[in-house]
Amino acid sequence: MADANPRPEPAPDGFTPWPKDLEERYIAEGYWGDRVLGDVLNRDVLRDDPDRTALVAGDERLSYAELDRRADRAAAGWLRLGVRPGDRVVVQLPNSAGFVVTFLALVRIGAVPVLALPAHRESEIGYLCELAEARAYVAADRAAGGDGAFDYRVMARTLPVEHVVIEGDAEEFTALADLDADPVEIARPDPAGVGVFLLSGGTTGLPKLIPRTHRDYVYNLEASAEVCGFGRDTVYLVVLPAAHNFALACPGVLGVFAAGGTAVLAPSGSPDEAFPLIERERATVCAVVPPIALLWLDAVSWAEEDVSSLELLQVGGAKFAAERAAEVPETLGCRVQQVFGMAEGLLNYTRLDDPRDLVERTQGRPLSPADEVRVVDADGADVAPGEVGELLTRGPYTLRGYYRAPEHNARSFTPDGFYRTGDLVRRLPSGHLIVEGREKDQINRGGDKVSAEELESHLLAHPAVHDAAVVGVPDAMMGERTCAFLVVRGTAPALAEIKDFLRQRGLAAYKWPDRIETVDTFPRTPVGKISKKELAARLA
Ligand code: OOB
Repeated sequence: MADANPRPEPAPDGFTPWPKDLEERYIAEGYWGDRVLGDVLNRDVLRDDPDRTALVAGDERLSYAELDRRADRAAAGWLRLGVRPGDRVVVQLPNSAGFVVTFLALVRIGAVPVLALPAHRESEIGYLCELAEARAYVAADRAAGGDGAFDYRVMARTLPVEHVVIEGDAEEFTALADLDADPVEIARPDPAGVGVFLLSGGTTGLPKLIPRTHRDYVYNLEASAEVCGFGRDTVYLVVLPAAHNFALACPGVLGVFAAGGTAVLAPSGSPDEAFPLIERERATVCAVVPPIALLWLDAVSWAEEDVSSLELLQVGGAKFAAERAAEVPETLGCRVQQVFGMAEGLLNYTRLDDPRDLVERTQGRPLSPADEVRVVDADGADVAPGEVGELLTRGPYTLRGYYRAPEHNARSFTPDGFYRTGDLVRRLPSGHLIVEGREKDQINRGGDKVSAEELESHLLAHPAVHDAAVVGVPDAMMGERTCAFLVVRGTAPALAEIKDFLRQRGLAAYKWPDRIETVDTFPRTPVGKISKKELAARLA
């Protein structure tokens, strides 16, 4: 393919723009407009039905007018604190009204939220604050996160940021509730500028930041809302972390606001918490990862709640087996939609009117007519139609480069700007993709992504570990779990000791290995690399 779009130089702020010709095309063809993320609350609803419920969170119910006002007041509060347009703010909040208000406030003033997950710990948060040169860090006072009760305030004391803002009991820090002031005139951010940073699942030693511009992310969420049929009657239950791209903008909380519907925040996807909310709020749509879908398929048989309001269950983040997808309509009484997406951009959805066979067997087709997709072999040549190859993509909402990562970018993008997804797919004549596997060195643990290299580098810091290789083990519930093969010095550490060691290093619990296996040496490939294929085969 001719190199019609040479890679533009990254801007001084580390953001790689789209080439001029594509920018002009995306504007001319209507993919990119002037809308910014702060405008996402449906304007018609704000004008003609302002009392309509936008957000339900715990005991709070916020109308469109109220949420709009709260966001403006919080925006004024952030400005008063000294946060300016372009400043980065690491946001680590649970599914709470505080998260939604904080997100809207920051994007309205043109400050850029860096969306961390509640499960992240010192290792991830410290790194993000440094990489993004964040002015501020926002978190809840404490939470459980798979590793026991955790106090974010203790971690915050060591972070290299000027302001720490805490939702709940703030102690010596700024209380989120105090970021509240009479609304002020705000300069509109540039729609072409970076609106939000998402986190990459990661295949390298450290997580990467994904810059999403206002206009590309607005397109992402509006086009998604359209494909998923969102409207004013949509009641969207949020069970995944709202800070994750899937629950935020695919179509997610932001997509439901754009459509004029209602978002209901749940603390988790556990049937005990989610089902009563579905019943009480008459929720119509929910986005889940496969392990939650499997739990729900089981739980409906004994649960007492009425979940008959559900119309659509979106399943994505990891592959959902065709056999399970086929059970959803009868068992849960709603349609199923497969979603194969990535924080980097490209989203594939099965369509609401797709034949049953495609909905069950495929992971959907690209959202946008402007998405360009190639399926290539190891030499980068297009495979024959229907053959398996690596998925490459570029388009109006797929990044052109990670933030401040020139070496990684040189490997992750082709010279003409296609993002190498590391996913192995097969494309059907209809354009639908079937995910067949993965080339990247990552474990997909029920939708949570674990970079093998990141975990290995932590394991190597353990005094008894001489060498480490991390691979996925197939698992009926999670799809995969994480196994660490270790070459040890002296006595092999027990799994509990390794977990404790990783906890002390401040690594998020979902990245801890589920299993360890000690070996004398690693099998090698002909070129001398550790053969993870062979290690994985030993587990099968
Ligand atoms: C979503 O985003 P990320 O950034 O956490 O992870 C992206 C990766 C993909 O490259 C692929 O390896 C895997 O997750 N993946 C799937 C999948 N959906 C994502 N693999 C197989 N089948 C699927 N349906 O996971 C994400 C972002 C937006 C919407 C939905 C998921």
